[in-house]
Amino acid sequence: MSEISEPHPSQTSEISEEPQPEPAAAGMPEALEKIEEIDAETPLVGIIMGSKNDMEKMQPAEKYLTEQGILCEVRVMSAHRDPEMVTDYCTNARMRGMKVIIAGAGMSAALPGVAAAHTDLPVIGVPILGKSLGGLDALLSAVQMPPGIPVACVAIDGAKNAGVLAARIINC
Ligand code: RP5
Repeated sequence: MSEISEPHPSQTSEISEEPQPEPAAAGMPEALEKIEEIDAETPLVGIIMGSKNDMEKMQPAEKYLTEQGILCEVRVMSAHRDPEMVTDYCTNARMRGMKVIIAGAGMSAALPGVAAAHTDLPVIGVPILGKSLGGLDALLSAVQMPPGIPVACVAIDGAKNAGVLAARIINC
């Protein structure tokens, strides 16, 4: 005796005659508008520094980029005092749409190297003249990176050149 099995619930839905929009596609125009809004405000260069006391030395980078119409953002975060903040910032930089990170620090100046360890974006290091050793401490810390984790290092207190280099990278 053969039994007629009941249709599975998934087979009983009625076929609509009207074509229904795909749920994902229905919200697309709004989503695209939002992405365009975000893109317009995305900084292309992140300028980070180890201390608010580095701000004056780093300002020429921001000034140059702003004059070139390149949006940048400036943040203070120390590789030693705020290591998690540096990790998060640099890890997310590419996803946020950034193209270059400029990192300035004095003394042991770990910030450029730590930034480079957490992103594959180009990192430009700016060694900042401290109170001793004529800035050689920061220069060597920034420039002496191990193979595979590069920092493009400019001169001691050379923030303007960091801005110029970042603009050239973005425009090439
Ligand atoms: C570095 O130590 C900073 O980049 C700064 O140049 C130097 C001294 O920092 P402050 O004690 O002035 O905050 O990490």
